[in-house]
Amino acid sequence: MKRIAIFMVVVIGLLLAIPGFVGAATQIQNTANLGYKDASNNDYSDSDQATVNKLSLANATIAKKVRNVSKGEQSFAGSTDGTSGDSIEYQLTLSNAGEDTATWIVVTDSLPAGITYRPGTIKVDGGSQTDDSGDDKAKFSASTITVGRNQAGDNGNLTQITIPGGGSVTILYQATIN
Ligand SMILES: [Ca+2]
Repeated sequence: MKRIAIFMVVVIGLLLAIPGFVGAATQIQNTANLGYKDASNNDYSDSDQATVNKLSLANATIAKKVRNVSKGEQSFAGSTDGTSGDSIEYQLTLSNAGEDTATWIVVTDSLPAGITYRPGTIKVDGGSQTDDSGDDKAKFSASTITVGRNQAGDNGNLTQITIPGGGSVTILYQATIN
């Protein structure tokens, strides 16, 4: 039986309306100094520092998993096995661990050679999306799934999606192993 390992080497972009990269943190360090003498009047010192990683106020991440629908897999994992003709489903989970709402989110996911998109299978938080642009939150064109739009609106006028602080958005779509 030919086994095909499915790797998650897919270009994924998750853009936020804030400067910097997704999940960016600024490292802030400060140092406390100690000075003292011993009984012979020798000088000594020591110091130590602590670090605060200040996260962006919107701090979003993306996690991608897959399951083999044809094999009846119920849960998603980082990889699965399958053979030609099997239906698989990808799951993209966007999470915002920050305080602010993450806005103008754009997710792109280009299918690699060996995997063919199953038309009409994109769902965003359980809501079915069409493959066309300009009618809802997602589209499929040029082997790429796109969800959301940026501030310039140059993604085929898709509907803007946001993630509130502490919230998440789940995207699903299905494909076939060639
Ligand atoms: Ca659509």
